[in-house]
Amino acid sequence: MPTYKLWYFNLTGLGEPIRLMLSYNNIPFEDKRIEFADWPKYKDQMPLGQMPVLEIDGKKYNQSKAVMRCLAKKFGLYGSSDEEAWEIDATADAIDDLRIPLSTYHWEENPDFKAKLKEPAFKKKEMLMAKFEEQVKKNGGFFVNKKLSWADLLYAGYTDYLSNVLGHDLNKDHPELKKLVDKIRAHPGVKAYLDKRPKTSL
Ligand SMILES: N[C@@H](CCC(=O)N[C@@H](CS)C(=O)NCC(=O)O)C(=O)O
Repeated sequence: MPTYKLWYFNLTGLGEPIRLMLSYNNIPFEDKRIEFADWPKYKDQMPLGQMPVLEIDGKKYNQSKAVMRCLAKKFGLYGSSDEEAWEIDATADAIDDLRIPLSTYHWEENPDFKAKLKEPAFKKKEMLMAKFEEQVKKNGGFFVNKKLSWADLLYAGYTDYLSNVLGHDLNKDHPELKKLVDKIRAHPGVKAYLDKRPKTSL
């Protein structure tokens, strides 16, 4: 069995979907969490000077969604046709369309600019959450074709980060999405990881 080591900060963020993917598939991995103060020592060791980076048998793989796709192919979570893979990819891109404006708003330090970012980010959130709720309802509790794919794990991973950014459960008004995330969290491999992961503010 290959050895897996995930390099990321001590956050959920972009690393959490990969942690969930490995845990769901019962793959043991070293959960290497770098403190911000130590990051300058490691930055040059990463392919593009960023994390997450998944090391498989000593080889470093970067770009979080490319890593998710690579693992999804190994573990059969990337659909069973080109069309299904497209739908999973399109869903993952839409999930990023939700995350990126909220995250950009959260991290903006200039108060004037932050105020300008708020309305479009929240408007987009309302629109996308309603669409996602409908999509999951139509697909029997999953995003695509009534079965688990990497898009579901991506969403569940981002739920933690976005709930922290918003200050409340991202899915509180969306029962289908909440059920999906709860189902993933209840999976024995995922639950074992969640029970032991460090508590973080993001
Ligand atoms: N497109 C990349 C983005 C990676 C990224 O922005 N990583 C941030 C943390 S979330 C980072 O490493 N920041 C530290 C730095 O750029 O020095 C991915 O999805 O992996």
